[in-house]
Amino acid sequence: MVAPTREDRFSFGLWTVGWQARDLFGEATRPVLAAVEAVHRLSDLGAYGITFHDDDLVPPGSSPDERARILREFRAALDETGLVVPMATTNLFGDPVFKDGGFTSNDRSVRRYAIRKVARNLDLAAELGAHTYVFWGGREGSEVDFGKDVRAALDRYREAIDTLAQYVTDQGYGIRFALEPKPNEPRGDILLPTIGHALAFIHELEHADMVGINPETGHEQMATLNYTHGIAQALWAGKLFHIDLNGQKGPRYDQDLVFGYGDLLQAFSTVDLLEGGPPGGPGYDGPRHFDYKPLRTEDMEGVWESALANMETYLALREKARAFRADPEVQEALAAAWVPELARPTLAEGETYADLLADRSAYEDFDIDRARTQGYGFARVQRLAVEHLLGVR
Ligand code: GLO
Ligand code: NI
Ligand code: NI
Ligand code: NI
Repeated sequence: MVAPTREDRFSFGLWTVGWQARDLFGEATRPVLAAVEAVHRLSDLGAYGITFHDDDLVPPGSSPDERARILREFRAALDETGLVVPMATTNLFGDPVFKDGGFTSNDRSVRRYAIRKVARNLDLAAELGAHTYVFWGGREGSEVDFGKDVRAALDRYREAIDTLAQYVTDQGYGIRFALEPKPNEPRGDILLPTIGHALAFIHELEHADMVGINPETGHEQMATLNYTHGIAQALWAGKLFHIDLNGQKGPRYDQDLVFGYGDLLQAFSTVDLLEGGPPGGPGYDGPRHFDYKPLRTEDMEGVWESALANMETYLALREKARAFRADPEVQEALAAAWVPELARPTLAEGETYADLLADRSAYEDFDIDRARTQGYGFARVQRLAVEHLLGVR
């Protein structure tokens, strides 16, 4: 097994390895993990980055002195290990004050407080050199349709993002925003439930250019959507600013399994796409960030085991993807399935719709029976993909 290195650009949320496994039905099963310890362990395992919510790093209620000490020690650990902070985010879901949301709470004073809480942590994110700031609006939503004016909520969501984008621009922070869609949990229905909703929302923003998305594998799969397709559309739109990789077994609660421990075949196509995929398209060069939860059954040894597993699975799939793309038989199968042919524009260069309408071969003389009866060869492509994944080729 190849070991992860800094060049692979793997990063982890402090809240992932630091999760104490408190869930809806049971108490914590693991001790508190100090941020400094997380930095050292992740660095030893070969990660290059660590990310955090404001409250993961500085527990709410800390005095200014405590805050300063925590930050000093965190920074020292970063300096010592060379680990970086590529992204930071805000906890706008844990405190009961956010029970009806942060930016879209029906209570205006809560909305103002939420924006202030983000601004404060943006200062810290910039100080620590983060280039991406994630917004996951887990409490922005409702259970009662008549209790939330969704159009007004989207106005307020836009207002908050626009205001904070202006703040970042004025401060010269060099930070871009990434919105993280999720269909539900903890709210019954969350605003911006999927990649598509988030992309459409960004279109309406004043600072649309500096806002992209942070799609999470499991979140799209909870909505029964294809993650690889979703991030492909985000790439196509130039909006894949960050990613949350993990595993999920179908549309159930948000499982946050290790990357690949759900739909492994889809994880294979995800890695293939992130690593270049079909040649020619816009690629992804951001961090490979894991947002997962170590199983509740595990002690700290199991935590580090699973952290490593995320990276190893990714690297193994990257190897498989490279071998798949380099295999002459695969190339032949892809060509036979006309996969590269789709990159060719439907109209010839300089051709107008008038030319197309006059082209008898396109309609009147089109051999429609041939097109109706031909096979596309995708069965062979899939067979080869699975054989590569299983390592039997
Ligand atoms: C929860 C989300 C959450 C976000 C995090 C970053 O389901 O995945 O973990 O990724 O708050 O903003
Ligand atoms: Ni999640
Ligand atoms: Ni998740
Ligand atoms: Ni996430």
